[in-house]
Amino acid sequence: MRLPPAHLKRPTREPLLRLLRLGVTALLFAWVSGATPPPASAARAALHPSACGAQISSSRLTEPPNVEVWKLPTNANGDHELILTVHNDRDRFCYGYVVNGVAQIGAPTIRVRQGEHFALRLVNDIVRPSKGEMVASNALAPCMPATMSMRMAPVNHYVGYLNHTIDDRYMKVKPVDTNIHLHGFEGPADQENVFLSTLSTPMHACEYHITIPATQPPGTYFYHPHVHGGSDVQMAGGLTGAWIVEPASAEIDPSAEHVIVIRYRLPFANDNPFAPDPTPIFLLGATHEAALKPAPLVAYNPFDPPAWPLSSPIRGAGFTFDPSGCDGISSETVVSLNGAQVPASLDVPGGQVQLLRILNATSDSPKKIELRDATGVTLPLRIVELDGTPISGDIDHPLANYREMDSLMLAPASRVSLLVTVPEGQTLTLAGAHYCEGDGDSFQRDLDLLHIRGVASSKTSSPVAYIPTPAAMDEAPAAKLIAYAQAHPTSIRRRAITFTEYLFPKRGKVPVHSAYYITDTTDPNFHEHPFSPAFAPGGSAPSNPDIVVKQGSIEEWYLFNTTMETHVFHMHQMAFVVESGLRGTPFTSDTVFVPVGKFLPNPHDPDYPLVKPALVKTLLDFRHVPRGTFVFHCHMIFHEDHGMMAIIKVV
Ligand SMILES: [Cu+2]
Repeated sequence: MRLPPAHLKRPTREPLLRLLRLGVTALLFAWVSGATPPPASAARAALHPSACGAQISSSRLTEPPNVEVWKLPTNANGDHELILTVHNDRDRFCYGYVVNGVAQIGAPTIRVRQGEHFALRLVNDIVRPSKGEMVASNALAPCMPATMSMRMAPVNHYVGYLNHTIDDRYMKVKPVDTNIHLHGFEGPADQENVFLSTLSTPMHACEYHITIPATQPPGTYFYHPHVHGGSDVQMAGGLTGAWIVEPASAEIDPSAEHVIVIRYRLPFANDNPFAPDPTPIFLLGATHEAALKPAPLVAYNPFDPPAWPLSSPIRGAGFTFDPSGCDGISSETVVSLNGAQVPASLDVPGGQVQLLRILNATSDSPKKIELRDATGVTLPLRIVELDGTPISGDIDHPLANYREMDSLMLAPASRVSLLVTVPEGQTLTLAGAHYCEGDGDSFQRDLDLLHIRGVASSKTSSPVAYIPTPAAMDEAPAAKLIAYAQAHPTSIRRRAITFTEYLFPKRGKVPVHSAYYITDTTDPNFHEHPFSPAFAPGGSAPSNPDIVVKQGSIEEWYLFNTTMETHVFHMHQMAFVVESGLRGTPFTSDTVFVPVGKFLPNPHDPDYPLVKPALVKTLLDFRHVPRGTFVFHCHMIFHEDHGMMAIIKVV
């Protein structure tokens, strides 16, 4: 469900514009709850005209500054320490930091090495300047579980998927708290514990002590805030950046490496101001949900679930979605590359191999990436790395092997590294290609992201000292794990993990709102409930895991999307194998796109067609995952903030 720009017809604040693309449900939420921008911070006002500096108006790609943590000053504990202060300026959020003695605003590229130990101090200046930046590291109180400023409504029950019970618990937060998540980090969960909060300490500052595992693959990773209920507004506002694990020995000249972060452009703007307003149809959907009466549970096979009626109508109040179409509404929010306007431009030495590290840091906008020549012909993408894993799994030579694809669906939070050579005098275009989102008949527009121009260079040789070769994917660890699982079927535990979403009506002070769930439907007595951690006194992780797994086990998770909207599965602290992978070839990832279900006619109610859930199979290898409690969730961050997250404990 993407949002048509209904709110463009009425007075609104800029942050609401971006909600357009989150689905009408999101629009209703924002509209009815009257989302309030957090107060502007006065921090750094003396340094910059605004807390987050000047907006970039150019289309020239500018790379974020590099922070090499091993070169940072050491703190009182003798650890190299990166201090990130978090600022807010209307709908924008940014980090302040110092590199080589120079104060910067934005989000640096944080470079680490395998086995590296360092400290990362996070200082919350969202509301007012905190003293936490100035305190000695050994005098900081430890971070504690989140104390988000939130209002929680009592739990209300509805009838949900296969007639099971839904717990709806409406939550409204002010995004004044923050924390940090090193997306893809494979070390212990307590080192980058996302249950912690900067507001839980007197200084409003937390220090993380991080050791990059020696086995962490060299590659491109992602950092962003992870406070439940407040992540979306902070990430969309700019608190997103890349962290990179350097290879043991450099394979490419640093000047040939380019970090490209796709974000929403701020202030938010919609790409299509002419779409119709479907708000009434979603009010119908909320009324319909509320009117459903409890009924006997449906018997089902969790690994082959039945088609089930859509939770929103496709027709009503003068509005019609064609669930099989792809020509209805495009209401994407305009994006930027490293803050530059798209299409951005980048000059590279002609004829020399370049490494593009591309991170989709939008909160919820999957991009179908393509490379085209000046005549529009699609060129193969030479992929050397996906989501922090070298394509062949060879962590000693991460750039040595590539796989060619015509296009790649880059989900929010996904990363891809490409080798690109632009002949001198030519321009290649990195594009986000048109694709059907499947929800109703909405689609994403074809959009040029980056023009890469090959220019004359005084360098006479390629910066790459070797010739990359096609990857033998059947030798990769992903393929080996699948072969192992096939040879030991009885030792692999299977689970069905199901994505569902609903609209609920106004009741008392609770407005019309959308709700999103991720549920282990292998349990015949499942009930859909939002992320709701409970903490024992003094505990730093929740005591109520939704799933408990044994360290040393291997599990196969069937991810089912029962909705008309894309979801994106992300697991903390570990990568997993996507079995269907790239054109059927398995690969290792920490983030995977879960497409919409298939629509079928509903003989009982044509306005609510059936949805045959879409399936993505994954293999999760818990043999090397540190014990601890962490989360998995949808990386369409509005969904995560509104319930679609669950707790897993490895024992
Ligand atoms: Cu989702």
